[in-house]
Amino acid sequence: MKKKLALLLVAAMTVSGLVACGNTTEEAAAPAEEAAPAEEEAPAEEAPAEEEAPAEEAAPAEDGALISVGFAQVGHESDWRAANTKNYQDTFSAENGYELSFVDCDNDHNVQIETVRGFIQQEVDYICIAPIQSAGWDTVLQEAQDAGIPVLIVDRAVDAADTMYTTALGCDMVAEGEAAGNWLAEYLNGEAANILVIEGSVGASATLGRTEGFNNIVAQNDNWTVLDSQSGDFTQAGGQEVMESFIKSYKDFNVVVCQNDNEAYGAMDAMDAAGITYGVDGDVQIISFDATHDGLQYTLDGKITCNVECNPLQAGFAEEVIRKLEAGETVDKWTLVKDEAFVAPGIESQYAVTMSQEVLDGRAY
Ligand code: GYE
Repeated sequence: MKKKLALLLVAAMTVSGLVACGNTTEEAAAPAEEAAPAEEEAPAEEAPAEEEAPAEEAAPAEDGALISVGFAQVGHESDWRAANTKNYQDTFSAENGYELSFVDCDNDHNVQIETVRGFIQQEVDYICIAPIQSAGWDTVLQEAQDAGIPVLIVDRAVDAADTMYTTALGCDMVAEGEAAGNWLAEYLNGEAANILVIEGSVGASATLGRTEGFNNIVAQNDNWTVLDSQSGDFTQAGGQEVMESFIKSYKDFNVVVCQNDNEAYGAMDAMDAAGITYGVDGDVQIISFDATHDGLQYTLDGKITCNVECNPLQAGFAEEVIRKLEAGETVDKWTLVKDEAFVAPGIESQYAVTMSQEVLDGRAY
């Protein structure tokens, strides 16, 4: 029963996908402090999920069976990922009408591909993929399409054409990189920058986008030099290791860009050990991404000078898409999860919110 319904939905979706393609970017406002429970994550123009999704809509009506969702998650590399995983597990609960098959792919692309194949064999109703890397998806996405299973690409992006999946949602990583660069230009106000970059995992759209966006702003500033740019794999250990090797190779740097908070913690440990001062009162300014709770605590403490958010509470958007598909409605091809940037106390910026205890207390993750 569920299977037939899924096939019908895919037929409907394919039509809507073609119509939607290209011009249906939906801006879904999800300020962190509003985004905690899944019910509140729906884009503003939608009614809250609780009102919109009574039991007979959330679960298939006739047999009361749960909607099965396979989620091929990246791994457990960061605090951001932990918050994202918990958000999916809370949202796709039996109570809400779902049976979630959650797989932690441990940052291994091949494991992730095989996980998706397993979901296809299992004949789940929907597949969510947070792609470890953006390349290499065409074959398995075709297999899912052939099996008539709708695919949601979540958090990170894939290179595959958007006709290969049902919908995608996540933050704009290029915009995040540009926000970091624009803030730095404003902060330095013409002063030169010798920059070290600790990138995220190789081939991940979060890495590629943040790098591209930041480099767009580097290109506009003649007296900025990126001395080096190496992957710290989005982990604290990776951030520390890369920073230790940077410290051996470079003596004269005043900016360290860490592509997530965990890498920033590792970089701070390495600088502490080497006696290098950082933060608003130090020699080196740290820029980070994610703006998790601990990351923002460091920003409030003036250790991370600028922290660009990526909101991990995205499951509500995925659930809303599934609800619409279950109801036979069309869905947008792309949903933007909005984010903002934060700066240490004492800094005023047109690009970022100045941190305070109140801002931190108001955050949902
Ligand atoms: O920045 C990092 C995580 O894809 C946006 O992945 C996500 C990134 C996030 O491990 O902490």
